[in-house]
Amino acid sequence: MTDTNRVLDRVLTVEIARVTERAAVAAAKLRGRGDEVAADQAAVDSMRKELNALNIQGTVVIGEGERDEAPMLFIGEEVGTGTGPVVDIALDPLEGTTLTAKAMPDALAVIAIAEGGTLLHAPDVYMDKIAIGGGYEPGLVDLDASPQDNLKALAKAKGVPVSEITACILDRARHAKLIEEVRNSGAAIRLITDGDVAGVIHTTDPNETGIDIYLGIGGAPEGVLAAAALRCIGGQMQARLVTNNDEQRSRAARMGIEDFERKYNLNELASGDVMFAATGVTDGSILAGVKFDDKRITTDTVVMRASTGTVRWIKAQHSFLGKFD
Ligand code: VTB
Repeated sequence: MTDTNRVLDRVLTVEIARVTERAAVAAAKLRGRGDEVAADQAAVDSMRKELNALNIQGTVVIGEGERDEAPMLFIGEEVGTGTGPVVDIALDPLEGTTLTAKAMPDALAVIAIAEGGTLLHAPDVYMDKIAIGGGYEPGLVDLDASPQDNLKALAKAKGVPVSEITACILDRARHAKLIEEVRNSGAAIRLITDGDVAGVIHTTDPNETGIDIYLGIGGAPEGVLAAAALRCIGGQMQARLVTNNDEQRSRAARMGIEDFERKYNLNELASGDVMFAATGVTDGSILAGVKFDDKRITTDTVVMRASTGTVRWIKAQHSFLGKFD
């Protein structure tokens, strides 16, 4: 790691909260309206506006997609005022577009700001992931071990029977075998319809969330964002890209990936100093959703930084409703 205080200014740890707050408020106005695209667009527009007010020389490395498919916050887009530290940005202005459109739990506005060159430039393909919270011996679970072995090892380390372990898994047909294996091992499963950034982060506070381990295949960009959070808050994670055809492999190759089978550990997904922020859009297990009343808007945000391990929970009351339009 370089001299991190020179690269990531600590003022950014407060400034970064505004970026996700603003995106979350914009998306929250469209909660439950059945329109994923409009909610996502609102979050993107607002996040971009606030990001461009930050004193950074930022490059989006994980964004809304490649330039030809994303008009804004595309991979390679330069953001910030153009003065200040040179940083890489990973973002998902609305992680959980469907959750928002249906007003379901755990939709988040998410961003990570990192020292240049330290985040895996994940292509928009799938990624197989395993994650647990902090406090366990390194290598306790492994992406290549069976679910049974991982659950048994985790239960033993936690000092509980496997039946008291809960795994979080995306509810997808591709996970039928995984779900069966986890159930056969005796563990419980929290199935989620979307939102595996939150799913991974939930493992860091099992007492609050009821989730001990995240397993299964979700988006690769979401994997890097989740890894950035775990680097800050503590936890273990391993991941491997899942590329199913030549189009996906060439997508990965364009992002500089040479070994499509490589297993990444947490530090290879996000290696340097990184700040992570998430604001709740809908109510969730760790963050409340945006609340509106006639005088103010209330947001719930977590901001973390890897090099210091500081985790800030920021409940903000925004008095001027017009400010977010
Ligand atoms: C997950 C989840 C996202 O995509 O990464 C998932 O975290 C993976 O893709 O919220 P599929 O939906 O194709 O399974 C989302 O659900 C949407 O980006």
